[in-house]
Amino acid sequence: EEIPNVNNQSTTTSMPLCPEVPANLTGRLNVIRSPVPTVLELEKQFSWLQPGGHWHPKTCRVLKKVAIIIPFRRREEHLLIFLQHMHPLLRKQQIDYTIFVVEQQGNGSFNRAMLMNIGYKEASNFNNFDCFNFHDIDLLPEDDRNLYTCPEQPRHMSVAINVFQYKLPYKNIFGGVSVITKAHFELVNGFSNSFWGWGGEDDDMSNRIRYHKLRISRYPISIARYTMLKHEQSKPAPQRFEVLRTGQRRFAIDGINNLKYMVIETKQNILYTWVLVKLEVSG
Ligand code: BGN
Repeated sequence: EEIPNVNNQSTTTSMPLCPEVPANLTGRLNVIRSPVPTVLELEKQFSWLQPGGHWHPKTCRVLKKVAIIIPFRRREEHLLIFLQHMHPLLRKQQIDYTIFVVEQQGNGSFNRAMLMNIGYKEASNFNNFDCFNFHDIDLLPEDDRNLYTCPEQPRHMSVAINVFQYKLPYKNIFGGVSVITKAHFELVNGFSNSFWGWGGEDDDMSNRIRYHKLRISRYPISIARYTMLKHEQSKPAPQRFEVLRTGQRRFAIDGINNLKYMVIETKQNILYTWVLVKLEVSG
């Protein structure tokens, strides 16, 4: 029997697919917390970046594009340390990625979940991303086998954090760092917009995931390791218990389908795409 010739395509499409797990991964990474680099140093160091904090493999094809979404306000030093750590790692993992920093304007109560929903919307306006990674700015992965791609089920990535003695705090936790496909994020209606101040929004997402018959996947504790950068602890919001308790009745009406915000400014920096937003209470 004759073997069909599958190599008769143009040079670009006949480029091989990138392996699902790149061959050059080595395990533990060196986590550099100081000195804090400057923007110029990083721009020089990462001259291979494309505008907006983007890179993709040039010698093999990747089928899925990943948006890295970082909720942000007044953590300039952490951002520089984070970028210094993440760009080389994502490149080593051969990921087609773009980093989005979504900054909340003003001194109002922080709404991490809303910033992540906005990151999802705005990133989707830029490009057709397949996979969304939501990343706290103060968490640095310690192992390069912790892949920043979307598995079939939503993945909680920051399983073992140094300040929690490298143990999972509780079974259903979904905070810190996570990845989810576009299809699943749409299915669960994104995050709730109702969690103003610290805490609970990730637990609500965890509930959404289970409610929609998905399950949280995790890498082993030996791989999903993170270092947390030091900062002042925010006071947990007292109303978070009640918002979380009543969450389920709002799953279908509180999320990416009732999101209200104003984009003040966007900029394609070399190191990341910056989106400055004003949040509005969703109705
Ligand atoms: C939990 C928070 C999470 C946070 C983790 C880890 C709440 C809701 C009331 C139980 N949940 O307690 O949001 O990610 O701690 O810090 O506060």
